[in-house]
Amino acid sequence: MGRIVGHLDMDAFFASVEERDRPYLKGSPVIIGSDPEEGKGRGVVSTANYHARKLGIGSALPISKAWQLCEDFRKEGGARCVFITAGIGKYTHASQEVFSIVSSTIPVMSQSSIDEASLDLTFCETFSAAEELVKNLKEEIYKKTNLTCSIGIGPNKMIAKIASDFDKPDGLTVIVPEEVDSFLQPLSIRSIPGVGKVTAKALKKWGVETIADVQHYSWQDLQNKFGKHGFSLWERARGIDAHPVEKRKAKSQSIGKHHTFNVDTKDIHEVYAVLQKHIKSIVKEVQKQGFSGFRTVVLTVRFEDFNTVTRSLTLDAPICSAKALELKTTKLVLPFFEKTENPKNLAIRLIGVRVEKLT
Ligand code: TTP
Ligand code: MG
Repeated sequence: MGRIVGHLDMDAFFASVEERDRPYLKGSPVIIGSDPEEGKGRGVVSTANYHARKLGIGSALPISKAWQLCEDFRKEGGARCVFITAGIGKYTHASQEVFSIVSSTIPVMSQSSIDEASLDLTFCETFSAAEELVKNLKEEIYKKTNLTCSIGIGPNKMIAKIASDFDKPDGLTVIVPEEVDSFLQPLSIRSIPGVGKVTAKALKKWGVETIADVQHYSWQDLQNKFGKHGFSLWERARGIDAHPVEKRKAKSQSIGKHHTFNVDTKDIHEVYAVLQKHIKSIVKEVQKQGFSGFRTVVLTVRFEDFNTVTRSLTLDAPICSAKALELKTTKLVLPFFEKTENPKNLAIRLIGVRVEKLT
């Protein structure tokens, strides 16, 4: 039996997390990146939501250019853009939440960035069973995190990745083996992972723009032109990719746990009981992974309205005991039961603790 591989990629990830947590952003073009400094900023865009993408704004665009495009849009009567400085802690938490849901459904997955992962779905046995499984997975992710993702399914990692990008946002594209060729042929060669600007420019000189165009060349032609990448280009243009989905366990940058309450709560004792359980298992995991301590403690709170807040503290010297972590966590959580961090006295939907700067 052949393989069945999935690829999951969150939609406009950093921007979607911000939009979820700040409902007033709804409908506005949102740009996450460095400070635009009224057009003088020197950094780049991390990502943009789909409203902003319509204005030509996307990852890696200079932030000053994004500012200019927004100004032009506003002068034509369009909505004002919102620029937000990336808050990576928040996105790391969202990512951990998503992929812990994924890994509880799919035994073998390999996360390749903060917002994407390959999924080994061969155990589903048929493409239609795999489709049903990921449909439910998408729903579960949305229900628990209020975030959408796009998933592709195909006979290998490359096809799955290209398929995940095919119908964004909130897409699900299934390419069975018989459809691989007709799916690939009309696509731009830039859709092939690894074909960047340089290769695309060189191929354009031959009049090659689509995958169908590149299929006309023999592997010898491509190898003469591109060296050893030529052969892999020949293979990829035919949808051949033998890379397995490998369960990779990189050394952790952070260790954390979170919990969604069955019913939103304002009960400090209930929250505290969950935190104590988390603290114990985090300290155990820290030791199990061979670390001697950590210096940063991060607390995440999601309120009933889905607004999600993270608060952290970093110590000069590492700590390692459950008691010490409990003290620090208490310091972070108490303000959420007071006006300081919870002026509207909202109930809590989710609570999470994470430790970082592991030593
Ligand atoms: P992507 O998955 O490439 O983009 P995206 O999730 O924002 O949008 P899409 O719906 O097209 O998948 O990257 C994931 C996150 O990584 C993105 O939200 C921000 C961050 N990122 C950067 O900070 N800089 C970059 O150049 C890119 C490409 C991504
Ligand atoms: Mg993404």
